[in-house]
Amino acid sequence: MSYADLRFDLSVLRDKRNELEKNGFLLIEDALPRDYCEDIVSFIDRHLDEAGGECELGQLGSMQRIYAAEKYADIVEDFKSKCAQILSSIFSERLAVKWILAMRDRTIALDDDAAREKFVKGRWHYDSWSDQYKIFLFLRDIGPENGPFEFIPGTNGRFKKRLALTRPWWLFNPLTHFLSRKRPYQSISDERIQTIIDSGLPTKPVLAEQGSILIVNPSALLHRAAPLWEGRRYLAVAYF
Ligand SMILES: O=C(O)CCC(=O)C(=O)O
Ligand SMILES: [Fe+2]
Repeated sequence: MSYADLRFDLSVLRDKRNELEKNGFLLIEDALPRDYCEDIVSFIDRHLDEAGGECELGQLGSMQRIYAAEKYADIVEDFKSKCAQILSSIFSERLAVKWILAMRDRTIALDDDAAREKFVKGRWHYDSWSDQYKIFLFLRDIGPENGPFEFIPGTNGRFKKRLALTRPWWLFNPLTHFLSRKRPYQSISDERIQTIIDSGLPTKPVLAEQGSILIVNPSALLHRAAPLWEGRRYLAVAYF
């Protein structure tokens, strides 16, 4: 079976390496055709609704995540190999994709203020301390209400190092450091994030059309999945 090609020339990416490393992200619009995305959406719905397939729940059950989705659908395997080509082209070395996460987010009923607060808060984080790229494929159009991927430009590089010096307790806890893999930087409170925003670093929700891809280093940039208020969100994410 052959699938649609990427709609851009991989060679142009080589010139984008500096931009990606400096900003921590690169958005490529219209990277894959709509049909290609719809095929993956169909797989996700089939897997979750009909086949009773495995998934992991997140954010109070609003997120359904299918890890290593390439095991279940050839088109996801195709996307996995495209992602390896994309990142390898940018960095001019062979980089392998670990797995593809295919996911579907839906609205959930929020009965009271406590439930609402639990749903909305506590989402901001850095993924890990060292660089770790991901590639997001937006399988449907994403607007402000669809739980967009949201990040704070400028929270990478020198900002992150300065934060480690001035507010190390936001990022590390010496008491648990060697006992647990969980780090404070993997969940930074909304109140702390607000002080960063107020210091002049606004957040950027990634609103994108179906078929766009986002190459991003979520270990370098503070980010979250914004709460989903309407409709659904479908995503495929390559982990390196
Ligand atoms: O689902 C999202 O938009 C963000 C998830 C996330 O935090 C990540 O992939 O690192
Ligand atoms: Fe993350």
